[in-house]
Amino acid sequence: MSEGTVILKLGGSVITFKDGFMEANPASLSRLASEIHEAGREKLVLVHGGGSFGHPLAFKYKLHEGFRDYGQLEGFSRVHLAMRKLNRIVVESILAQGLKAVGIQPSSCVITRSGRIERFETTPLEKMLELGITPVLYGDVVPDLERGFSILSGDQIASYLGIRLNAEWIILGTDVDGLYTGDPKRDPEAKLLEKVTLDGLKRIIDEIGESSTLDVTKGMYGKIMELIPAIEKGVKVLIVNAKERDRVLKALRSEKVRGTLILRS
Ligand code: IP8
Repeated sequence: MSEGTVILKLGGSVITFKDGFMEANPASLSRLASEIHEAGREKLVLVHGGGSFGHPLAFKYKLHEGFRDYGQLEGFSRVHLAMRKLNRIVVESILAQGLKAVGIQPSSCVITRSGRIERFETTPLEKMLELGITPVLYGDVVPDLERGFSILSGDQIASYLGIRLNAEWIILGTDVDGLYTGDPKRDPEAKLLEKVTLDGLKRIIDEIGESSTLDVTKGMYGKIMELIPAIEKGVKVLIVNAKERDRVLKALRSEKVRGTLILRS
């Protein structure tokens, strides 16, 4: 039986230096590219975040607020260009390992409505997968039917494609080991949750609510909220620390690895 499709999302904090400005992390990228190569998955879609390429500029031009004035259109161009630069660096790292990969611009094939994907032309991407090419997408600024434009996160793309491509796995490569019972940076008692079901996950989110103690992991819980529709459809989600050697490799090989596995039931 052929292997299922895997969507691997690499966070911006893993592939760029977040404190810099448009500064990629070449060592991290080449290690991850070699892990992807070694894992040898047949059908892999790669999605990456913006890190120090997308976020500072998007913030500067207030793109997350939607179209308000013409000055922001320069921002649309600049954020998109910055993300294409990062995408090129990612694709080149993968090609350097002898893998076949093609960058795909979300702003040319996705349209959102109030920030949510309304249409996504995935036929070229699906054809590439069939041919054995890894499509490489990224968080981008995209045209929006209500707001003029919006910032589309790599997490929303990963979740959408997980459902659309009937993927077996969504692997989230982040800069933390997974989901914890509290904030591991403040609470020494916080424990890594190794396996969570959807009901358990919803309970955790309800308990946390807007709690300020979890501020630093809010980004992580935001990601989870984005992935819930895919988990509901039966896509398995695994969160691993992509800054640690071989975690992504093991995740791609479906081997036991430190992280958080989220299943529908
Ligand atoms: O880093 C956002 O993607 P993310 C990308 O996956 C931009 O949230 C353009 C800021």
